[in-house]
Amino acid sequence: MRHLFAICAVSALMAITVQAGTIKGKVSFEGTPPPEKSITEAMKSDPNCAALHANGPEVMTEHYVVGEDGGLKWVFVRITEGLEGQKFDPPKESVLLDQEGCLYKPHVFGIQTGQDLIIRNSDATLHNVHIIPGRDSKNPEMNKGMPFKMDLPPMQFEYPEVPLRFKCDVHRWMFAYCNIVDHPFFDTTDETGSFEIKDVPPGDYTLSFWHKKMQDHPVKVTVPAEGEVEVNFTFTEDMVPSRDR
Ligand SMILES: [Cu+2]
Repeated sequence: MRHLFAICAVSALMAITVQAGTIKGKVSFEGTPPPEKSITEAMKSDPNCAALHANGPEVMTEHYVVGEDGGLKWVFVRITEGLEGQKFDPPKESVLLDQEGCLYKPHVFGIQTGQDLIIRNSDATLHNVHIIPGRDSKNPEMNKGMPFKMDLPPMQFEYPEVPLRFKCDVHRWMFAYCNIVDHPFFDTTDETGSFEIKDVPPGDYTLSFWHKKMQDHPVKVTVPAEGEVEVNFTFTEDMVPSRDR
């Protein structure tokens, strides 16, 4: 009889399965992207920067980086609707923004509210990080000189903002776009235009595609309880602002 009770107790323990799906896809650019501009000439204003590229290829802007198969790099993809009322702890890993060769690396990135951002200067020259919040932003402005190779103490952002702009007050070609969201479901496209957002709770969402030059585009998506859903998006030539054509 005691044995029978034991069997019943074991079978009553239901396996708890955490259900989550993956959103993945590719962002493409259709048409002819505007040509990039050279930064090499501007870099001559600081001989320290010019010297860091003396033997390298010409330094170009990276506005419309389209790969051989049409993939568009530097698109920030994140969920914009469907997570209302949910709270997510920030990841323990920090995000690193480096200033290397007088360029921000990476110059487009995502971060969660409350997550640590470490701003590094890998150059032996002065950079001045200037954070410029948008007009309605609650994130504070920041302006800090980094005169030599160093890290700033980890900083966090309290409010979502896409994008929060960073610029260097010393080098007019240096811009970065810090994209702050209050959940962990985001990614930035790589050189093939690919992105992947894992561990998304099943449900209906809006996914938005942000590019620094073109308008943000929302797309509806349903995430299954398990497995993947593919979402592809194409920016076209007519979405390029007239000033860039
Ligand atoms: Cu700089």
